[in-house]
Amino acid sequence: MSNRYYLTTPIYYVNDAPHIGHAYTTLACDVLARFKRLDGFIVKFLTGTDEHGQKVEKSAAAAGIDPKAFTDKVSQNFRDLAETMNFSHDDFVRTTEDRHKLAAQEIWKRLVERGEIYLDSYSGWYAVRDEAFYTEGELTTGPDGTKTAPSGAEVEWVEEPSYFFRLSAWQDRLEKFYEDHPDFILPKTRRNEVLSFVSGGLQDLSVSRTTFKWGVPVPGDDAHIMYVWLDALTNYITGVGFPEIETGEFAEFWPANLHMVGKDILRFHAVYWPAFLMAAGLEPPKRVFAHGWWTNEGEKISKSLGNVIDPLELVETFGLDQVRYFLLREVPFGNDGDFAHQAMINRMNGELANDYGNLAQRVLSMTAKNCDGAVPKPGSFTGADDALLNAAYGLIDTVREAMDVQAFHTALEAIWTVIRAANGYVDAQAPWKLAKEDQERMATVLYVLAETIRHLALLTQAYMPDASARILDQLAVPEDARTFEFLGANHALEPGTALPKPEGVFPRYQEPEKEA
Ligand code: ME8
Repeated sequence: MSNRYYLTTPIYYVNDAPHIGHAYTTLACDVLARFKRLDGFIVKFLTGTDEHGQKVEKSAAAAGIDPKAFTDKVSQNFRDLAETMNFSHDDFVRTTEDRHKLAAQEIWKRLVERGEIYLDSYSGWYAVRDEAFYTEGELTTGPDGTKTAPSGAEVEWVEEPSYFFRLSAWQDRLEKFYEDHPDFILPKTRRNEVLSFVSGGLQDLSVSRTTFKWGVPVPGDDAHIMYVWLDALTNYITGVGFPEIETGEFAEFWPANLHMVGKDILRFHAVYWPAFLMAAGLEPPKRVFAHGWWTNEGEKISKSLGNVIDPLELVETFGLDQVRYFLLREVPFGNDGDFAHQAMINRMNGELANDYGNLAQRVLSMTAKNCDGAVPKPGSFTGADDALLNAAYGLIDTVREAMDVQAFHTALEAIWTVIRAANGYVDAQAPWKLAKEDQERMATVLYVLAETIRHLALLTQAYMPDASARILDQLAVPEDARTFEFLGANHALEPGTALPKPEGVFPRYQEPEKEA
């Protein structure tokens, strides 16, 4: 099995400031990328910004600046977000970069050489907000006669010369591909939606525009620019050095293991993209995961409602690792989710401060006080000791299995089962009583707990890198002993190792003082 793992986020439109939805998708990828690195994989994690098309051109015009200056400015906001959220991407693609224009024009040429593109003219509906073409049958007509796409976006009538991609010819091959790769689209419910869309019949797709200029020129026909989705999807191979495919990163990392997307853009990734790739003689990716949609206190998040959640504000209010934890714990990954202030506080105080934080804090401070500030020396283990240790040692299998199907919440639930078991063990063993009655047994109990916490902190690193590192620091686990190779009894804590002074890692949420 290859130990390479290539995963990508959507590249975000630079029409607007980043919000919680963008942070969510990249966070999920970041956690997976970190997890895979800890698990011994060589990871390539790509994100970026989608800078061409009518929507961005219009936003630039509305801001009164030229599109290039506009995209430079807004794209920077996404890089700043990545910094704030502690994202660990290896590369950031902008579709206005030369390397990307080269890749986009090259895939176009391959499609032309293979007879997959022809010139005709398009007349039909287009939604600038979605950058998507719609058929009459997909639209809803309002009382005032305005037509809207299923996404709610307004559509406009477009008539222009256009190149077309022979998508209709790919229906059978796509269906065969889905059948041969049952896990290509996850979750399963989303897969069924795609299958029924494709079996309903595919039409050739308009892949160039002539009525505006902000895009990649079609090779050999400057009157056209490439359709922004063909341009944008190609970023996933730009990131691995396409058109160089025989050597280098493309040979090493393609096909991608995972394209993570929101459910709104599944069709582009699960239908158009594999068709483009197969038609260009390239392999399709291994998986597209379409996650669900966040609302804010039950309401759709939108600029016009004024309820956009700014990730920077969340991090300032609750703390970075708290927000990272909440987003992936609150909602079974794949489902829609609601951001509620109180739910965030409940998890921050309950699961982080009380369950995990308290466990680490009381064990480490009892050890500091009663074991000369060093890893205690255990005596022989009882059944209860073995039960807890084995639960900690066995955790990686459950967590790995969950991560392999992007079940972030299931992985966290499994980790919390052991946290709760450890807290139960503290209560049952009462090491504070043993301190007075049986020092040797107390040392064993604190050792079992410290070793359990080492495992918990190794496994929470991908989700909460800073907090987990602080716990591992307090257990004096060397920085080069924090990968999953070091899980298990063979790498157990060395009795007698000096421990630094303990400190709390997960504060409780404090309501801000009301201004008088
Ligand atoms: O679609 N809840 O970019 P985009 C959850 N440029 N996720 C959300 C969300 C919400 N409320 N709002 C946004 C594009 N997202 C194209 C992609 S890829 C080749 C081109 C996330 O800026 C989610 O991942 O509109 C969604 O798919 C993505 O942002 C859309 O970002």
